[in-house]
Amino acid sequence: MSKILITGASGQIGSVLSEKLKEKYGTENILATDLHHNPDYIGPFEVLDVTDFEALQTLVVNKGITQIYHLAAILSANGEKFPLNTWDINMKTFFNVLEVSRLHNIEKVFYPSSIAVFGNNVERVDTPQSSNLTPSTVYGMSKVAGENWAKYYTEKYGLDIRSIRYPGIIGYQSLPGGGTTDYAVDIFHKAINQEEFECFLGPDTMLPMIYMDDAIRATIELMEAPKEKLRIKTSYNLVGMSFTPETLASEIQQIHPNFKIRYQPDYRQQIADSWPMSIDDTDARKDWDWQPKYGLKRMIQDMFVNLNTPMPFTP
Ligand code: NAD
Ligand code: AKB
Repeated sequence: MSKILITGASGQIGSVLSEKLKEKYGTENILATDLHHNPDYIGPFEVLDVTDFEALQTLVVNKGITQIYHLAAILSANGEKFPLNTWDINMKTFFNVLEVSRLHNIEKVFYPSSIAVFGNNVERVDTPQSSNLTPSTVYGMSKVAGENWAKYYTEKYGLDIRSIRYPGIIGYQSLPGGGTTDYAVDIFHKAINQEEFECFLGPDTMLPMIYMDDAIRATIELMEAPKEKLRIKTSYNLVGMSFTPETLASEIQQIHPNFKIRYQPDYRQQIADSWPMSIDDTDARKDWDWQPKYGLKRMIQDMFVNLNTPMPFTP
């Protein structure tokens, strides 16, 4: 029986992934952890700062952990405010996960990478898996380094580490935690509250995104795929959809005709401009049969249905 520890479990992805993993493996077999206690969480939860090696090791040993999903990190936009701190946290937490996994024979580790690994020297349309990685943010630099360390531990110690370069994730279940793609979640909350939305990216900024349901399904499908089929030892490119703030806003206006957006690009514009506009995920499709289910229109409908807003048309 798998016993799974999740780091950063209270975050945008962790709070949704932990529910899915509880359904799949049973609540008692999932140990959610984060920096602070989460009073809303149902099931085993421990406060854990993953920069603390001893604390992580103690939990892994005492709870008989067999798999780790390592989600704890500082994201792109927040990361630029304190670059050295971001590097320290993102790298130290992953080193601790790698070392504890090596020492205690953890069967599988999940490591989330990001489209932030790409810099503006690559083809920005259908960015290939094998592009050169010269990121512009400290967050992206930490993800590139993390990918390479994952490959190193796989090759040197035989650790089974699986990884996805997530696009920006959009979901109704949780709020994002300081990234450049956050606008694409925030915009829905403004629309249902009938407030004007000030977008920190310009109207034409095309970025790769994915719906939360697809992102969680991709994660679990990758973790369950036969190991021998997985040729990419760093991290898989993954496609959901791509759109600009202007396109998203005009789709939202089909449902909320009074919705208003204005554009006030800030420092996050430069980050977004260094990222791909769309991604080529041929390897994920080949190796573990990845197929997204949500495009832009279906994602928007599902967001509004779940955010409890009346739908003025039949989906
Ligand atoms: P988030 O910011 O919402 O959550 C991260 C969680 O990590 C937070 O709850 C925070 O308290 C916790 N954390 C931070 N430092 C910690 C530490 N030292 N010890 C323990 N916990 C700590 O992030 P998210 O959006 O849920 O992202 C999860 C992972 O997925 C991250 O590694 C992120 O880089 C990656 N990712 C996310 C997206 C996205 O769009 N959400 C896209 C690409 C990659
Ligand atoms: C961010 O914007 O930092 C994240 C990501 C794409 O990694 N959403």
